[in-house]
Amino acid sequence: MTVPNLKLKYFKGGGRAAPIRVALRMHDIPYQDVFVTAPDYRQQPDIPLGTVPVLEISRDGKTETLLQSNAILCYVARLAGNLLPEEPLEQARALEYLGVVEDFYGYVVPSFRATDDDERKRMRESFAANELPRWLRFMASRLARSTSGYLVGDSLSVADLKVYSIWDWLGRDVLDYVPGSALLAEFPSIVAHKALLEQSARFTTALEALRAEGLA
Ligand SMILES: N[C@@H](CCC(=O)N[C@@H](CS)C(=O)NCC(=O)O)C(=O)O
Repeated sequence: MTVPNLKLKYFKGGGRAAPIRVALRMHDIPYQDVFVTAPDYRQQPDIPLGTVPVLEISRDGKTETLLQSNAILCYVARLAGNLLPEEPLEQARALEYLGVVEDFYGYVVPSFRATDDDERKRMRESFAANELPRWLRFMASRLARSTSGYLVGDSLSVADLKVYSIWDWLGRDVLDYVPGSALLAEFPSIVAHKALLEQSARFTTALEALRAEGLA
């Protein structure tokens, strides 16, 4: 397949764009990062729902936009060739994990909109005591069942990349009032999954380059 011209619109940060960028860079797929800033991007016609990431895809003289981080990740997975399983149930499992990460965002994102620090503290502490341990227990139990160490099948998939972005976030304790690294450390299967990905030179090279640019 000819790789189209790709522009990824997102903030100058990791978040939902990080696993997409890792997939692109691991597979040397050329693309351009286009940084948007709030609130400008909300007015842009090519960001029709007012949210990012948005992927602009140009080929054969035509340009289209693709919304939704998970759809973009699956598209990049296909360009990369081997990051989205073909087998129906494995493919559905990979999509299941992409959705499960979106559920994670659904729990925590409201705390970013808290009007003051007391409210943010209350929301984050509730998240850390309730939804987060439940979510981690679920992920840990799924990973404990894996014979390959990967979330789906025998090799790296978009599911691992998307979930890793959460391990990375929690592991670096970037969320105030959430003891992310301490919670992760309670789950050996999660620690092992994180380490498995980090053993891949291709993965860590891509991730470290993005980190150096402030993009993961
Ligand atoms: N379901 C969408 C959610 C996109 C989304 O909420 N993106 C955030 C950044 S990670 C955003 O644009 N927030 C700005 C806003 O909601 O105003 C996706 O997965 O792409």
